[in-house]
This record gives sequence, structure tokens and C-alpha cells, in this order.
Amino acid sequence: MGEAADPEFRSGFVAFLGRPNAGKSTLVNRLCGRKVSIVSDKSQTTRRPVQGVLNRAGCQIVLVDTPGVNKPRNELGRHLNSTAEEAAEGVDVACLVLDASAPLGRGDRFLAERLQGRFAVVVSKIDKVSRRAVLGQLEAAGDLGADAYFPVSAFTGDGLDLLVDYVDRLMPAGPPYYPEGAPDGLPREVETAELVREQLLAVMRDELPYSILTRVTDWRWPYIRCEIIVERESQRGIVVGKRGETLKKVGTAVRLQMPEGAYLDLRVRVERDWQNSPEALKRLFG
Ligand SMILES: Nc1nc2c(ncn2[C@@H]2O[C@H](COP(=O)(O)OP(=O)(O)OP(=O)(O)O)[C@@H](O)[C@H]2O)c(=O)[nH]1
Ligand SMILES: [Mg+2]
Repeated sequence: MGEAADPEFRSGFVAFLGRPNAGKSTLVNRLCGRKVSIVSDKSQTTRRPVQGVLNRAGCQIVLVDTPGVNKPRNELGRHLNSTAEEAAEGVDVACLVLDASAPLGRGDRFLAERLQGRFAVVVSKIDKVSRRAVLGQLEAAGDLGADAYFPVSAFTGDGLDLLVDYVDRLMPAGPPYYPEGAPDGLPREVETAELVREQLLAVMRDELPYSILTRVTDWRWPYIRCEIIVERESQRGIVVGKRGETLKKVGTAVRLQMPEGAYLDLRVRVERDWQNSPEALKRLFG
């Protein structure tokens, strides 16, 4: 990696934006080579911006994952939209991620219009569809006004080298934002709460995924208490599961991704309609 004093060194930010479920987090994880952001097949998985670092010869690229942008259904939706917008402010290049397996919609056009300045279209999940469908999606996106178009798959890695080379060339001169050894990703408390939510998302159906919020309220290694907040009393039982089985499974899966020895105390708490309360959002996301 370049020394801070290296006048040739370049560094900058690239933000990944798009509708919920487009594959932004999977892409960021793959590009930086580690899991910085949780992933699920439900939308609204990402709720805060996450940065992952990609170090290359003479260049550091900071990848910024953002919450999916959607027509807001409630305060949480509005909060996620403005979070994504803020995270994209001042970046050196933005990537609008379009799912190759979903038709281009008004949400995508809305986002493209908001992305003034330099942006690239990234057509994701090309492993899921035919070549013809990929070409169709590129054509459909042809009038969005992007500077470049990249069909990619975060699963197979197809197309990622070209995307990274493109972003690399756009990074301005400057020292690394993350000097060697500086941690990227989320603070450990937030990361752990996210891992808990990821496991819950994997097993929950219908509206429940949106009702769940997790946060670590006590960290005294190896003791970690994580609160699982739901919106209604009736949701508590679903999260806990028969004889606590769901919670147990979640805890086990999370511990496997943590340093050895963690004692994870998962507590379920009801906070009525937190998704619709600006006060609760401020307090819980603070
Ligand atoms: N086949 C295939 N599936 C993918 C690919 N990338 C992501 N997915 C799947 O798409 C779903 C959504 O992925 P995420 O990375 O969580 O999407 P996101 O855009 O971050 O979603 P939000 O955070 O909700 O906005 C998951 O089920 C992923 O496994 C890909 O390259 N190929
Ligand atoms: Mg995401």
C-alpha cells in the first residue's frame, strides 16, 4: 500500500445505490473481499451506510453500500431514502445498481435523475438470466444518461474487473482514507446487531422482517446483550420460536461468525409501531 506521503497515490469513494434487493450489499462484499454488510432476499436489508475498503496498487477505493431507495411506506422508508441520499453526497463516482432479473422501473429512473454528475449503471445478477435478457436490460437503461454500463455478477465475479478498473481510473490523487490496519465496516456492536438481524431475516416471512430492529445494549466481552425489537406483542412468539428454538438457532449462527467465546444474550422487546415514530427512529438509529 502507498505511503501517506506518496504524491502518486490516489484514493476516493464509490457509492452503490439502487432499489431494495438489487444486490448492492452482495456486490460491495464481493468487491472488498469480506462481509462488511448483511444480505438477505428480503428488501430493506441494509439500513445504514457501510464502508468497505479495496486496496489496489497505488490506489485505495472506499466502497459505500447504501440502503435501497423506494417509495416510502412509513417513517423508516423515509429515513432509509435520506440515508442513501446523504451517503452518496460527495462521492467520486456513483453506481446505480439494476437487477438484471427485474424490469426497469420508475424507481430506477427517479434515482438516475437524482444522480447528477458522474455515474455508472451496474446491471447485477447476470448469472440469473439469459444473455438476451442482459442485453435487454442494458438497452432499457440506455437512456438513463450514465457514463458507462457494466453487466456483472457478484456470485460468479463476471464483469467485476472491468468495473473496478473503471472506478480506479476515476479516483483522485490523495492519501488513503483508511491507513493500513484501520478497520472498515461497522463498529463491532452495530455489526453484531446486524448479524443477528441477518439471521432473523433468513427465517422470517411476510411483514415481520420489516418490523424487526436489533441493537446491542451491553458489550462486556464475552458477554453481549442484543435486543430484538418488534412492533407487536404477537410478533414476540414468532421471533422466539417453539421452546425458544428460533432464537437459539439465530444465536448459534451469529456466534459462528464472531471471535470465539462470545456469549450472546438475545432479548426480545416490543416497541409499538417504531417504524412510524420519528422519535423512536432517532433514538434507535442514533
Ligand atoms: N443470482 C444472484 N443473486 C444475487 C446476486 N447478488 C445478490 N443476489 C441476491 O439478491 C438478494 C438481495 O441481495 P442484497 O445484496 O441483500 O441486495 P441489496 O441491494 O443490498 O438490498 P437492500 O439492502 O434491501 O437494499 C439476495 O438474495 C442475494 O443473494 C448475484 O450476483 N446473482
Ligand atoms: Mg443491502
